[in-house]
Amino acid sequence: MTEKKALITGITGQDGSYLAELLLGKGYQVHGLKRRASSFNTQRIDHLYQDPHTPDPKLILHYGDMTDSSGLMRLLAEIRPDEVYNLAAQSHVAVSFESAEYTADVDALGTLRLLEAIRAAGLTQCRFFQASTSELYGLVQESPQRESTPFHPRSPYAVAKLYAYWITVNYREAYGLYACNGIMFNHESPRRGETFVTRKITRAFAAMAYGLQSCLYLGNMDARRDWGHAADYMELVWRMMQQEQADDFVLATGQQHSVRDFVQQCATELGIELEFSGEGCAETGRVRTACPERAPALKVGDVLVRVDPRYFRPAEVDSLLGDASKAHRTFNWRPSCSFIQLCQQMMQHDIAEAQQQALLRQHGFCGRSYDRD
Ligand code: NDP
Ligand code: GDR
Repeated sequence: MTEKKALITGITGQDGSYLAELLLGKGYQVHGLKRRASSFNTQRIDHLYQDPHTPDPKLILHYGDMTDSSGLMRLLAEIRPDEVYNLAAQSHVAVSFESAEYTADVDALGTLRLLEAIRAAGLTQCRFFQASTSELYGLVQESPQRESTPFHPRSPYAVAKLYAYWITVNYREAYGLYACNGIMFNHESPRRGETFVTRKITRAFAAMAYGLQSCLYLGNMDARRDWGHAADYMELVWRMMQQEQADDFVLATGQQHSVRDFVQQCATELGIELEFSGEGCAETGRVRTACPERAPALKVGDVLVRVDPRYFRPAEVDSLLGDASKAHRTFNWRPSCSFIQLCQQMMQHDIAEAQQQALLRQHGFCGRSYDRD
């Protein structure tokens, strides 16, 4: 059998890196779209790098951007992939309120540009995956949310993704393209972007444990999410692309936790107990029991968590909980990583990083800056 070729947009992101690993492991030739930036942006896939001068490289990166249709047209015609995974997006919900037009350009029109590039290149057999999102449900009208639950997007990001969802369905219906949507609920990992809430929390708790950060400022701690592991979800994404007929699926764990629960679990990983008090913007999380062995810099009474209204969103999605029974029935798929395991894995990663930073500082080298949002 000839080797399959896949194109991944967003290969430098969290999901792109796991998917690239998975496809390389399956013997694919993987092409990735990366943006030109003034500094390196390939850290998540550096471990997969191959010398492009070797005779048959399996990972090939191309410069490109979802806002550049002529570039996408040329790339698709040149690569002629069997499978296209569209993971590229301005993926931050809060940022989408500030860069609404750009988000629409990349996330909505970018998807259309890619589909048109597939069509223009005459790739009638090419398969297409769209990274759709639980944010489509927004103001939820049914819980848990499944494939048939009505959408009510609550941010420029979610509205842009709604267009991308429907244009994917439309190209399937109009042109018979194998095009499918994965309606993915939040999924995290040690490679999660540092400004999403889970990673922001795990980095902050690891940093505070070693005296690198004084306090963590959060927005709405009552928000509830269905958090899974990115690697589990990419496995299912690939399986969705190997079916006889394209179809749309919810990817979720069926378990829901609040942002505050996530904070509590991270504290537990450090052996400390946190006590929350106060209401709304005055809420704080304070150390009730310390653990000098695992969190040497933290003492009883230290305030580790405060609320900063800057992180509140103009319209919030309060609660998401997915029902992935269709994926379970079709693929016998169940996520392998629990909420506690996810917190543990992310904390272990960020603790190792914080320990290294603390060592660098102790020896007079300036480490990386924490306290970022
Ligand atoms: P990330 O933010 O980690 O990665 C986004 C990727 O898109 C990066 O590679 C980024 O490049 C690239 N990108 C952004 N803008 C452009 C552009 N204009 N042109 C080309 N590439 C661009 O997101 P995730 O990996 O977490 O998510 C992957 C996809 O899945 C996204 O579409 C997201 O919206 C969607 N999704 C994610 C969920 C999650 O919980 N993670 C849940 C549901 C959907 P660079 O590295 O240069 O910034
Ligand atoms: P989300 O993820 O908006 O669900 O989008 P994020 O981690 O940003 O927020 C989750 C919830 O936590 C609340 N929150 C905070 N969020 C951030 N980022 N920073 C904070 O300080 C903070 N405090 C509280 C938020 O208000 C929200 O309710 C992610 C992205 O990966 C999308 O691309 C994807 O489509 C969805 O998940 C499913």
